Amino acid sequence: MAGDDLRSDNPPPELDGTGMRVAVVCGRFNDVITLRLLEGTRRGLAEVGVADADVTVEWVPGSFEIPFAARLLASSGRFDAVICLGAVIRGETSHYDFVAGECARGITDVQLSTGVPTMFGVLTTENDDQALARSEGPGGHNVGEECARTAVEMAMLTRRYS
Ligand code: INI
Repeated sequence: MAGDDLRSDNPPPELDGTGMRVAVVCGRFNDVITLRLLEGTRRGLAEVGVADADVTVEWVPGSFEIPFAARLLASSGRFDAVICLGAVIRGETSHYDFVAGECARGITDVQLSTGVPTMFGVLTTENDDQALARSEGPGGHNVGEECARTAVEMAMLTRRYS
């Protein structure tokens, strides 16, 4: 993957998601892709000890609606982290930049205003092939799986200072 050669040996901490409650907000738009991201997320969470019963999934129409739902979930006080999954693919809309940009801005706003780690698992790609390549099955590249690990790492950090 691009950038790998710029990474030093600085491994993440041992991740332990035991007892953590995680909310996932998933966009239905381009759901062939977002379902793959959701599978990756579930797989990643299970790998670091988050129980399936502690994972809540809420669907929204598209990526533009993700920040609104993420804010509801994050401010409920019921979750240690929120993972946002969407797929914005250029070429299918002239408002790609608005949907992608506002989604990213909104998610940042959610995590900073609520103090609940909120992951940006929204693919912003030029085409379908790039989106498929970032939402692969076990052993492949899947941004949802990466978000699962990052969510638990950030929730552990949050716990240390709460
Ligand atoms: N939503 C997406 O998640 N991905 C897209 O690629 C997309 N395109 O192409 O338009 C998209 N649009 C819908 C948008 O998220 C809202 O649901 C809609 O604008 C209503 O607010």
